[in-house]
Amino acid sequence: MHIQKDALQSVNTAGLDRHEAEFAFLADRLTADGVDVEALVGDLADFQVAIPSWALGAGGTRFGRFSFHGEPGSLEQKIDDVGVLHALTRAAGAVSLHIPWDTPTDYAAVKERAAGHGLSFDAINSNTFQDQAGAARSYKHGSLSATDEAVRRQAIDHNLEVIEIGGRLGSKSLTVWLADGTTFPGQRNFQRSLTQTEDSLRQIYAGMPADWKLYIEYKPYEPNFYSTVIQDWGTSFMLANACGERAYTLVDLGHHLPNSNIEQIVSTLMLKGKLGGFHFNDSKYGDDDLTVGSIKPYALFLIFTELVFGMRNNPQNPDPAWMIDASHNVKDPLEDLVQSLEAIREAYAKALLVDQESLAAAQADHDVVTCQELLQDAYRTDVRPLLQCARLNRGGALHPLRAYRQLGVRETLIRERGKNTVATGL
Ligand code: PSV
Ligand code: MN
Repeated sequence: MHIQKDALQSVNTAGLDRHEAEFAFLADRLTADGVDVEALVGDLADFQVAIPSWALGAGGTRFGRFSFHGEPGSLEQKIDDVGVLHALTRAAGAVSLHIPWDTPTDYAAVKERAAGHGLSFDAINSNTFQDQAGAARSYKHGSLSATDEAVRRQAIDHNLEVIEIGGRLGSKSLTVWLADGTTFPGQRNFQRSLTQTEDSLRQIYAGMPADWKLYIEYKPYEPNFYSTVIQDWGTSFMLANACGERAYTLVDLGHHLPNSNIEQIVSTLMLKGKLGGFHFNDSKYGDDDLTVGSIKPYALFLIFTELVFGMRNNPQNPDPAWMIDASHNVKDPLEDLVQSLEAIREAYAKALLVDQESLAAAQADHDVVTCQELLQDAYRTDVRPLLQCARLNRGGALHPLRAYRQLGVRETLIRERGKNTVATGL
């Protein structure tokens, strides 16, 4: 399905006057404070976040999965769903595929379909955390860290094949997340696992085209509960350095132990030019994969403040690859993704409003109170009129959620696909 421009415009009409009044009020205030509002809106409109192909159906937990009607039953339909999201929000201009869940059959058709929605293919993901039907070897006891050479070979070859698939679609980066680890003390030798993993990653790195990047994701626990081979940013950073210049760390917001200072991790990685990828989600307890900004919006703002500082001051760090990595167990996945995209842009906008010059001066004066005031003044600004303006300028919806419902998107998808389709993914 495609969102028709005329239909979107007519939905946008209601509420336009109110938006204009709210935007003018905010723009006046910000301009008086010395903010270049036009540039700010331009930065917001340019900020694009990739949507993972596995997040468009209902997610599940270890205890069950409740399907959602009208789920995309093929890669083509998933691309159409991202197309809908992008048409409404103008913030989701790329898709991130997970192989083999979403291996294309007709490459030209898939590329054309994506291009028809204005979408490109961002980082591609390998999967050695599940056994695939018909696979010769099992990853039950590890993949890139496996002691069994044949298993390790299979895992390396899978990654090389994923690079090949991504290359045919125009991707320029590979994300590796390993479930490898142990559930009981003594199960494996830590040093041997790490050495094998480093060797495997170096082989994968050597198999990448010269203009590709490798993102190494870390996670402290789950599915293993005693140890994980790539457990934290330090281990990922060390492995990225061992691979080479085009290997980077990937930060997933849900992959930290409670109360970790993620903004400081982000800051350190950017200073060292090694923050390559970023997965957005939110959590209360662990890797909960909840809607971005639904639990800890202030923490997200603080993280964005460091990201903005890094984007402005660390030319040694490439533009990170942004992606949402959430799971939708009780909400319509598309509505949930709209909420996440809005939360991301909101945190970004607020971070852009932080008066960095005054902050540096207050820091130099050890004026702790003013430091806090400067951050919180930006955080407390209602930036929603700016987000609306950025969207409208690019032909998106004034209120994406409202438009989604008024245009009857889910109802159309159910009519087209039926009630019982099931999307691939977790
Ligand atoms: C693992 O928890 C992870 O964050 C990795 O990025 C996987 O690719 C993704 O989730 C699968 O949902
Ligand atoms: Mn992730």
